This record gives sequence, structure tokens and C-alpha cells, in this order.
Amino acid sequence: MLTDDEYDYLFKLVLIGDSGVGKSNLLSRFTTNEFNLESKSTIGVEFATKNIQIDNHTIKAQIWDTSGQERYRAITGAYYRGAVGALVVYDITRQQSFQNVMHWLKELRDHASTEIVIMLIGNKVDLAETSRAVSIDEGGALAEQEGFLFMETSALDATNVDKAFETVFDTIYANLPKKNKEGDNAEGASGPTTGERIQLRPPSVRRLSRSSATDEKPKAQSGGCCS
Ligand SMILES: Nc1nc2c(ncn2[C@@H]2O[C@H](COP(=O)(O)OP(=O)(O)O)[C@@H](O)[C@H]2O)c(=O)[nH]1
Ligand SMILES: [Mg+2]
Repeated sequence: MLTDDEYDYLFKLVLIGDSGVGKSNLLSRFTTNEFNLESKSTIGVEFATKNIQIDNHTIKAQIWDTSGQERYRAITGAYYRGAVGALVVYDITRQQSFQNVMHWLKELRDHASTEIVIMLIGNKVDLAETSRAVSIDEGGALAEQEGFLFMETSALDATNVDKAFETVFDTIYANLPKKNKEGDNAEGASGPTTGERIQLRPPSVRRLSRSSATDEKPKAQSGGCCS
């Protein structure tokens, strides 16, 4: 048995999208099965983790939430650094949040790895009957055009939430070089031999202050990618 701090792979995933689309609730639904009716845009925990099993490997899913900076369009490059997955979320009842997906995609292109696995999420599908403003076809067409995964979810009634996260993690796992998987080794070929468990410690949970969230210049943080 692996203890809580032992895992074979650490997958960092970032949540992005307009304020109010349900990012924080998707995260809490997935990690602790909780939903909150009030919008908490106060500064909170930087990320939450959940261990998942894929193919007899323990994956530590480390999911980063924006803590409200998205309202100021001031997400730092550090937020994206090292991310292997992204959920780009819009609200199916707010057309503007769908239009703004293009802004968030540009952010990803500017700051994230080109290898990142992206899923487009149309959230609040529980409200589809009464107040849908973006059709499933519009969402699907954009995802297809950009080569993304796509799902409609509800953090409120839990529709597709686990499935969305798991599909992204499965896809990231499937993209790992075969050599890594065989060696049970998160770091690649030079690590322990097969069967030997390695223990990696993630950074402890930190809290963001508003100043530390905004005082970095995104451009300087892009890690040399994508001129
Ligand atoms: N009906 C419905 N409301 C939701 C859903 N997800 C989030 N909300 C509500 O939308 C508001 C914003 O959610 P929040 O998670 O704070 O959005 P964030 O700003 O993107 O993190 C809150 O009032 C939530 O209760 C959903 O799937 N369905
Ligand atoms: Mg939030």
C-alpha cells in the first residue's frame, strides 16, 4: 500500500475560464464531493490534490484553482508552469463566458506547454432546460476545431464531473512515454528500477496573497516557450 505521500506520477492540471463559471465548485465536487451555492471569490487554497489509480499506478492529481485572479485577467505564468492538463470552463447559460474561451486559450498558448491536454467544459448543464445560452453543438464544434476534449458538466448535481477529470488524466497518462510507464518512474529513465517505489513530496499547500498573485509579470514566466 502506498501512503498518502507516495505516488508514481504527479499530474498538475489548471482550471481556467471566466469568473463565476463554476471552476471552484468543479474542483470541490471532484476532490471532496462538495458544492457551494455561494460564489467564494475570496483568496483561497492554491490547489487541491486527489490520488487516482490508472493502470496499477497511483497518480497524484494536483488541481490548481485561480482563487479569483481571473477577474483581473492577472493569472501569473507560475500558475501554468508544469501543467500537463487544463480544463477551460465556460457557463452554458452565459454566452459571454463562451466567447471568452478564446482569451483563455491564448493564455494557455502563451504560458503553458504545447503538449498540454486540454478539455473544454460547458458547466451548469443542470440549467440547460431553463436557461441554456450555448448549444452543445457550439461547444462541440469549438472543441473539435481546436482539437480539445469536450464535455458538459454540472458541479451542482455532479453530472460528468468525475468523468471529465478522469478522461483528462487518462489522456495524459496515455501520452506518457512507454518507457516511463514500464519503469514505475515519474522522472524518466534514470530513476529506480522496476518494482521499486519512489516517494515524491509535493510542495505543501500554500496560500496566495493578492499581491503575490499579481506582482509577477506573466511574460517573464513563460519559460521560453512560444515566441
Ligand atoms: N446551477 C449551477 N450552479 C453552479 C454550478 N457550478 C457552480 N455554480 C454556481 O455558480 C457560482 C460560481 O461558482 P464558482 O465555483 O465560485 O465559480 P468560479 O468563479 O469559476 O470559481 C456559484 O454561485 C455556484 O454555486 C453548476 O454546475 N450548476
Ligand atoms: Mg473560483
